[in-house]
Amino acid sequence: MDNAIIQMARQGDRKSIARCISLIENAAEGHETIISQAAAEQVVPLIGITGPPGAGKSTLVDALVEAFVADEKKVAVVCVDPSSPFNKGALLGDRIRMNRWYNHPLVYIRSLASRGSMGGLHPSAKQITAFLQGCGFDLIILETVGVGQSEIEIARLADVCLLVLVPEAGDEIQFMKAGLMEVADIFVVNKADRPGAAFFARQLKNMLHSSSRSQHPEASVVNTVATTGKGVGELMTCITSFLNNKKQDNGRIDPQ
Ligand SMILES: Nc1nc2c(ncn2[C@@H]2O[C@H](COP(=O)(O)OP(=O)(O)OP(=O)(O)O)[C@@H](O)[C@H]2O)c(=O)[nH]1
Ligand SMILES: [Mg+2]
Repeated sequence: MDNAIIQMARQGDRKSIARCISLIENAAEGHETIISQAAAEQVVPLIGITGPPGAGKSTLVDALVEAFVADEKKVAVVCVDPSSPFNKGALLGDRIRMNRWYNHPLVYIRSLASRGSMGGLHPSAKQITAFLQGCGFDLIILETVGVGQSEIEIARLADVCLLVLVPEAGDEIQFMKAGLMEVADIFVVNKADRPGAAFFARQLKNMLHSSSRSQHPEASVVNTVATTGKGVGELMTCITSFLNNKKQDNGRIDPQ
């Protein structure tokens, strides 16, 4: 492994970052060196975003990136999802919005093939996000579709975990996967332009209040319309205050 590439990646050179990620993703020769040198000099928060297919995760990521960039933050996005707009790009009309970030100096986007990891988190997602934490970004966003065990794994990995749901999920909430209520730090009711959003948000709050969420008693519920940006400001405030509280509790954010 050429150490110069790692050094360039750590200084934010995109081609070198891409090269290093590919080596990690393929567990190719030299990937251990990259991982062993991955440690970030500063604490870089990892924001996990999960939820059922089509809930609006990528649209929300796009809106969050916009808000962070407006704040002059450097953001890296890792997307583990075979049906993501990062992969499909221009094939789907309304999924091309993320493309506007591809050449933006403050934004780096990378999609990972899901590799049939039995519905769990991508096998190298942890190593790749840890590597990116050492490449000069202010924060890392990891989007993964909520299937199998992936929500639980993303919650374990991320410093703050967002579960994106839609109002229609209200009908099924009592059948929600065991443990799902426990994994999220922030519940996002996206597509709040559709009927039933306020009712669903209330239902969620009641459930959270009555469940034994001893680990995250402070979880919040935010309504958003990712396509217009409505509620994204409030979501940003929730994310920031959750991370700040966590920093105070731990002395530092545990990057895992
Ligand atoms: N009405 C409405 N549509 C939305 C909203 N957010 C996203 N959408 C639409 O929902 C569809 C799916 O959005 P995505 O952002 O691709 O959803 P996703 O959760 O990333 O989907 P997968 O990655 O395939 O699981 C797109 O057509 C979006 O335009 C919203 O707040 N309101
Ligand atoms: Mg997506």
